[in-house]
Amino acid sequence: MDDVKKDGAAAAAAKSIDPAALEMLAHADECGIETAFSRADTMKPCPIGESGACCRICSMGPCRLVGKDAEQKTGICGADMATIAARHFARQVAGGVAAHSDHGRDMAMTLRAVAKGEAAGYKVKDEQKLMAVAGYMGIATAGREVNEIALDVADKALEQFGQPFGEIIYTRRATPKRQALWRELGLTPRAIDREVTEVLHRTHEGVDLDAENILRSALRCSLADGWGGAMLSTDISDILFGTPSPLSSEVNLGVLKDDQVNVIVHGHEPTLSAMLVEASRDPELIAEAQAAGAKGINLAGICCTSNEILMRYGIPAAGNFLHQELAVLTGAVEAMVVDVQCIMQALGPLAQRFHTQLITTSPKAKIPGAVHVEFDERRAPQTAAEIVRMAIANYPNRGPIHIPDYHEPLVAGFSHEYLNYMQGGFHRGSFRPLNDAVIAGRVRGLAAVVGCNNVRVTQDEGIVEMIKRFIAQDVMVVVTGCAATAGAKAGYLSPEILDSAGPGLREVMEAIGIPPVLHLGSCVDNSRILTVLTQVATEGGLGEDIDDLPAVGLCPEWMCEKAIAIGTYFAASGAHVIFGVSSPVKASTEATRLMTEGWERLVGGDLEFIPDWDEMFARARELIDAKRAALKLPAYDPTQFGASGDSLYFAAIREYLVAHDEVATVGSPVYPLAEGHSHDHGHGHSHDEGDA
Ligand code: BF8
Ligand code: SF4
Repeated sequence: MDDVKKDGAAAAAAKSIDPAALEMLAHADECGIETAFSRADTMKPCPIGESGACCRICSMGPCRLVGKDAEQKTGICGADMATIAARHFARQVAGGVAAHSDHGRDMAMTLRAVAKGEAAGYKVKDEQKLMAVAGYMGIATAGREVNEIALDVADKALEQFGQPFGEIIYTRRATPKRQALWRELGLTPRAIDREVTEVLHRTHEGVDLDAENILRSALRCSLADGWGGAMLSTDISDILFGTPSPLSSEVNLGVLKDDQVNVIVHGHEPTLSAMLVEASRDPELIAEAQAAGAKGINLAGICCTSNEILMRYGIPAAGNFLHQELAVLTGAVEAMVVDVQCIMQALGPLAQRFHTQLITTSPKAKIPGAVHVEFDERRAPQTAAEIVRMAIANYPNRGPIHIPDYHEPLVAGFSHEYLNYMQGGFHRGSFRPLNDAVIAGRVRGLAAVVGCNNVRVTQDEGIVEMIKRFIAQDVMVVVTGCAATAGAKAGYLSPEILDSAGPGLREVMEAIGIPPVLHLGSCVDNSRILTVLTQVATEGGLGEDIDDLPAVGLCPEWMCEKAIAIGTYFAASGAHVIFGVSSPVKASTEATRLMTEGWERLVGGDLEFIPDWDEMFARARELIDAKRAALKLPAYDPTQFGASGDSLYFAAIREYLVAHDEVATVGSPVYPLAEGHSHDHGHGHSHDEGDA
C-alpha cells in the first residue's frame, strides 16, 4: 500500500519540476478534472507515427513501415523509409514556417495600417528601429516622414512573402560567407510563401522522392522563417511596440491576484495584447473593476504573447505552454484571451467548468465553447476595452479559487540592440567584450535554450537542467519562448542567480552588468539569436561564420512544428542543434544520417535528437569544446578565474528589487536605456512617456 502511494507520488512528481504545477495537478485530481498531463497517461504516442514510419500522403495508404526489416520495406508506391521520414519532416518544417511567417505578415499588415493612419491606438514607437530596418531594406530615410518610411517598410516586408523573383532580403544580414554558401547550394530562400508552397508540392504524392533533396528543400524553407518571417516579425514588433530593454517582473501562477480581475492573454501576437496592457491601466476601467468589488485589473500572460508583453511592458507571465489549463483551474481567471498558436482545444470545455470566459480573437482561430471577439486593428482600443469589461462583468461570478503561491522575480528584455548598447554605449555598441571573454575562456561558449513544454517529458526539467549546467560551467545562456518561462519559474532569470554561474562567466557578467541567462523574447525572437550570433562571428577573433563559433542550440522539450522549423533554420545557419523528446525521423537511419553528418558537411550545422538530459548536455559541451579547439582557443579552465568579488552593480539591483516591492508584478526598468530609446514603464513607475 505504501509502495503504491510512493509510486503515485513519484508519478505525480515526474509530471513537472514546477511546484505550482504539481499543486494544481493535485487540485485537478481532487476536482476530478482532466488536463493534458492526465490525458497523456491514457493516450500513448503512436509509435509508428512518432518515429516517422507512417505515410498518409495518399489514400492508397496510410502505409506503415514496421517490423525488423522496416527499412527494407516500401509503401505501396515504392516510397522507402528515408523518403517517408524526410517528407514528413519537411512538412513539419513547412507548417512551422507558415505559422511564424503568417504571424510576421500580420505584423506587417498592422504596420501598414499604422503608416496609413488606419490603426487607432498604434503608432511607430521606435523610430530608431524603423530607420535601422529601412536601412536593411535599402529604403531611403533622409528628409522623409516617419509614416512614409513605415509604409515602405511594411510594403517591402509584405513583398517578401510573394515576390516572384529575387531573394529574401534579410538573408543579406547573414555573414558574407554564409550568403555565398547558401547561393552555391541553392538554399537562399526566394519568397516565404513560395518556399512553403514548394515543400508542400515536393512532398505531395509522387514528386520529390529523394530524401536528400527533400531535406534540402526543408533547409531552404526554414531559412524563409529565420531570415524571413520570424525576423520581420521581431523587427516590426520592435518598431510598433518598442525594442526591449531590461526590466523586472514576475513569473508563475502566483502572479494571479485573489482580489483583482485577472485577465490572461495567451497565444503569440502582440497586437491586441499591447492594447490590453493599456486597457488594464485605464483609470476608468480600473474604477469599473472597483465598482464590481475588485481591487483592480491584473493582466498576465501565457506562452509567447506573454513573452511579447513581458519584454516590453513588464507584464508578469502566469506560465508556459503546460500552464494554460492550470491557470483556468485556479478559478481566478475572469477572461482568457487567445489569439493564435499553442492554444489547446481543451480550454473550451475546461473554461465551461469555471466562470472563466474564453475569448478567441483571431479569424484564423476559433474554439468551440469560446466567445469570439474579433480583433480589428482599426478599432483595437475599443476591442480591448470591451474585453476588459467582459472580464469585469464576470468577476462577481467567481466560485472558489485556488491560486498556488509561487511567483519568482525575473529580469527580461535583452534585445540584440540592448546587448550592443550594454557592451559599448549607445553610439559605440559592440560585442567586443563578449568576444574577448570567449577568446580568453572566461566564457566557455554560448548556448541557446529554447522551445516548448511537452507533456511526454517532465515539464521544465530538461530546460532547467541545461541552463543550470551550462552556467555552472561558464557557458552563457540565452533563452526564448516557453523555455525562458521555464528558466524564470525555476529562478534562473533572476539577477540573484549570478551566484550559480561559474567563476569566469560570473566575472564577465559582473563586468558587463548582465545576468548569465538572457531572456531574448518570444519564439519569433529566435531571430534575435541569429542576429547576435552573426555579430559575434563578424566582430572578429572567433572565425568568420556561425559554424565557427563555440555555440549550440538546444530545444529539450520541443512540441510543435514551429520548433522543428526553428531547429532547422539554426542548422542551416551553421549551428549545432540538439532536440530532446524524440526524433521525428528516428525510423530512418538514412534520414537521421542526412540531418546530422549530411547537413554538417553541407552547411556546418546539424540537427540531432537526444532524449536523455545527461547525454544532451555532454554532447553540447563536446560540440562547444570542439569549436574552441578548432579556433585554437585555450581549453576551458575554470581554475583561472574567480577572484572577482561581489559586484556592486548586482548588489544595487538586489537593493532596488527589495526596495521596490511592487515592481515585482508591474515591471519597471532595471537598467534604463539611454535617451532616445523607447521603453515602456509599468504603472507605479510610469514616467510621462511623452516620447522622451
Ligand atoms: O512559440 S515555445 S509551446 S508558446 S511553440 Fe508554443 Fe513552443 Fe511555447 Fe511560443 Ni514557441
Ligand atoms: Fe503509401 Fe506512397 Fe501513398 Fe505514402 S504516398 S501513403 S507510401 S502509397
